[in-house]
Amino acid sequence: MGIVNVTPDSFSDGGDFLSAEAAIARGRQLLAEGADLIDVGGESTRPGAARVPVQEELRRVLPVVAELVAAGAAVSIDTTRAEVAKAAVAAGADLVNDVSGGLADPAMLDVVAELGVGYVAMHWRGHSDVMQQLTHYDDVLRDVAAELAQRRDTALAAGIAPDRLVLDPGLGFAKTPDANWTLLAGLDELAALGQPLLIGASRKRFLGDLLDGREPRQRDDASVALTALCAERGVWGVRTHTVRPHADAVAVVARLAEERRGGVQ
Ligand code: PMM
Repeated sequence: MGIVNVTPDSFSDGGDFLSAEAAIARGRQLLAEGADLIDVGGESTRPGAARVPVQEELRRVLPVVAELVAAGAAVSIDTTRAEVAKAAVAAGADLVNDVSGGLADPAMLDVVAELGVGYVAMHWRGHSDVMQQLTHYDDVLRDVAAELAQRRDTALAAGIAPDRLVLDPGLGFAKTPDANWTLLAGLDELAALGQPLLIGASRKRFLGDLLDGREPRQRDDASVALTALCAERGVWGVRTHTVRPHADAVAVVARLAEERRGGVQ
């Protein structure tokens, strides 16, 4: 899943693709690099970010979704708002990527069920202005799995089809740096929730912390390493700022898996 942030303030690429033209060009590039999905978002979720008015979010994302769909992309809309999800699906999006897992907008789950599209429910505890105060867990892996299980059950009860529901532990969202590593080490436990998993680790700050404060764009190699490890664990998707190196890593893992299935003669 290649990221197109149509925002002035996303942490790693804020402002780079704010105009529709630049965002569309980026999406086309990621598609050419082998993205299976292009994730278009118009509201930054960086820690501390303020909310964007809904009209502004719609203005940012709709032309980009429509153009990328016309270019042949499968598009997901990164939004917590039912109104934006609905408009983006009308413009051709196939999947709603909701970082709040249905908690930010009470209409979201019903709207997605009604639209019949795919849904990513991410683990979330509060909007960007407060999430850094919500990082306490008794046992981060157990607690995130339990909270995700609740989101799964609520989404299914709203009528979202089980084969269209993806779960995401929400790395960096109400998580300490160490919590992100605990969750990555516990992917099998999250997979036991019975739904496909999406992981968004690309360029995130916990990688910068690991790499002596490296800037977001200098975290791509570490991001690709995580993609390979996620692919080994059978995750459904990774949400990334570049695509080609990640697609290459997935191809390597897939080839090795094929070889293992064939066994050594
Ligand atoms: N991370 C960001 C935004 N949207 N969606 C999902 N499903 N999972 C994530 O981890 C996630 C997301 C923040 O990263 P960005 O500012 O680089 O887009």
